[in-house]
Amino acid sequence: MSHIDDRRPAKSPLSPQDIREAYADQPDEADRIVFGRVAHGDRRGFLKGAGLATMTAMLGAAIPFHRYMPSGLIPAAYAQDTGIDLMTGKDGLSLLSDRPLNAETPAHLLDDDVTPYSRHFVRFNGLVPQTALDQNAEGWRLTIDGEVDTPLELTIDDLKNNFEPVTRQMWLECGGNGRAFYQPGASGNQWSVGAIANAEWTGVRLRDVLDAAGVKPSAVYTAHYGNDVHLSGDVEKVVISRGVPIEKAMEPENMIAWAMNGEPVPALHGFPLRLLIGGYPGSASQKFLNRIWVRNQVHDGPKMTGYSYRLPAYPVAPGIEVPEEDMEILTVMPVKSLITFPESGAQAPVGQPTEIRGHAWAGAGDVAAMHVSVDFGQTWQEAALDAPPNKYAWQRWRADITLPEAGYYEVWARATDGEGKMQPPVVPGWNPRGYGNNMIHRIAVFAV
Ligand SMILES: Nc1nc2c(c(=O)[nH]1)N[C@H]1C(S)=C(S)[C@@H](COP(=O)(O)O)O[C@H]1N2
Ligand SMILES: [Mo]
Repeated sequence: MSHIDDRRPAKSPLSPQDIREAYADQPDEADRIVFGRVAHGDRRGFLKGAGLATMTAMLGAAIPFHRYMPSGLIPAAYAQDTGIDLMTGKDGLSLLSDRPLNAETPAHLLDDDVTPYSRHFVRFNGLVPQTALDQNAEGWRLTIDGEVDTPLELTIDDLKNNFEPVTRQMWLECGGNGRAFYQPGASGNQWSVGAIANAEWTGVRLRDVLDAAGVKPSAVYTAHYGNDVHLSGDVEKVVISRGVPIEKAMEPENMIAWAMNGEPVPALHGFPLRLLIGGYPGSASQKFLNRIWVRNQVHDGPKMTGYSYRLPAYPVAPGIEVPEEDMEILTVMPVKSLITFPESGAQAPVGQPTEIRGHAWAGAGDVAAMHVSVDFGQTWQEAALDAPPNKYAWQRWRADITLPEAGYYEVWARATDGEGKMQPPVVPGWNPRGYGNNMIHRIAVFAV
């Protein structure tokens, strides 16, 4: 028996070492190189030629059924092999990728005021650290250093005993939530609407800890670090390290948390310590937090620079190439809302009031009004909007709609912030990596 394809003198542009890193940094591009197709297109490719040579070298073995190996499939030998196990306890989430692990929640499963563990989206740039998988916090230290008077090395007990504990709800939204709707498409996880959650966190104020270290006047930015592992397996490599302006860091709402919904922070959400920065993209909220480096310049860690979590400084035409120096750091998230009840496709009785509800949030913490439309945006009806339980928690809204005759309707929901900015009815400002899509959410409702 001979494997004809295996004997082809194919040369892959990626070495086996490179390939895992390539998948980590630019999954679509890596997929194109290895499989000759994009991962999320409908014309999926299969392993052959140069890609096959690379994959074979990487695995150290021939792949007899390589003809059937579809694009986008990272060999299980290299997956953390926990993609399935790790999702134990998660309920109804859609898996976007298993290495790194990324999963979002359908809108109708986000109806709870406080999102339970089972429905909290999951976003990883690297691998879940072993300490988190083992729930082992022994010897864990949080270092505060850099532009501070007294660098600190804090144990979890130090945090618990020496600072005032606080419990707050905080929404967490991935900066790329809604990316799937951009045209032309942007590389990265194809989040639709469900990379958002609102859990209750217990810990201490970030500000109190920074005050204890004594922030110097020279402080400009924070830099956050965790102990998750780079997809390449290289322990020297930092997966992601982002930060926020020092003024933002000093806001009293930000937290260093050891508990989520009354339980130790779960492995997937940052055990044993997790930073929470209110109103900023989720990437600012470092999981597995073990160091905050106070810097005298804007932080330039992995995923802070280039096109990562950045938007063009000015509106650009879709698909255009934006010079790197014209990209600005994404900070305050735009106003947004979700319809969490009913589920899209539901039926409602003709001529009778039917409750529609959901949540609204804004990066500045100031949702001012909520409206719904059942006539494709011709007219809008104001919805009741609850005050948030605390700043940077999402807010419940409710409206009774009445559908005049039998047929197909869409319910559109639109939040307005304190500056009068509203969610747009179409995808807002295209940008190279597809961040900040706060387009209105809509669902289908059949009146019967
Ligand atoms: N250590 C670490 N922290 C991290 C990340 C990561 O990959 N590693 N991803 C960030 C991003 S991009 C988001 S959107 C949130 C997701 O948090 P969750 O997985 O708890 O929902 O975590 C942030 N903190
Ligand atoms: Mo994110």
